[in-house]
Amino acid sequence: MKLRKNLSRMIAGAAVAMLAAFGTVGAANAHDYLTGSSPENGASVKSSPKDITMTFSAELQQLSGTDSTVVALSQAGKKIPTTASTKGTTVTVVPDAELASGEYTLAVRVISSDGHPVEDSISFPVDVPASAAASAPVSQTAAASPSADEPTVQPVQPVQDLGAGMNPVVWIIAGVVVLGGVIAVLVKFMRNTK
Ligand SMILES: [Cu+2]
Repeated sequence: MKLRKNLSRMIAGAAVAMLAAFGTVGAANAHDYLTGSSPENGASVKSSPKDITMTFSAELQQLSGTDSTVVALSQAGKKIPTTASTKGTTVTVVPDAELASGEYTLAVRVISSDGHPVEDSISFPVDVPASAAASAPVSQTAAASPSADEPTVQPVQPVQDLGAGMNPVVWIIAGVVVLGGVIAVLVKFMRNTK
């Protein structure tokens, strides 16, 4: 009886210690985060931007000479071809062709200065005035049939799923849940075998 009580106390103590360690590690190795972008997130632009930049809180890492940054520019679920480069704290994305009017989302996955992958995204509407759009019939087609493009939303999805999976908060919550489960099973086991 007394042994069981002491064991429970030890397990609870270990759980608290683990949680404390989790918190410390999280604070010491904070991932880089998005500090700004051009266009700004949510800001509408009146013409196709020559480039789109996303700036992070610390210098981004490049693995073995290759550009480790993964970029996905999309509009109404369609992936837009781009050329991307990473320098210092900034990812620069140049669309291969002019952007027509529409709501664009740029999702990037970068290697944080602490070596961990970090994902973020910005969205911005491109709102080219009608007179300018008249010379670009492609933009009118794209704007007129946004619903027709909906089934192609999927290709962009994996990048966003990765982002949700890597959120450190999710991992910490998962860790706490698993820990709680283990403790519950142990306590039950000890009760059954007393
Ligand atoms: Cu990290």
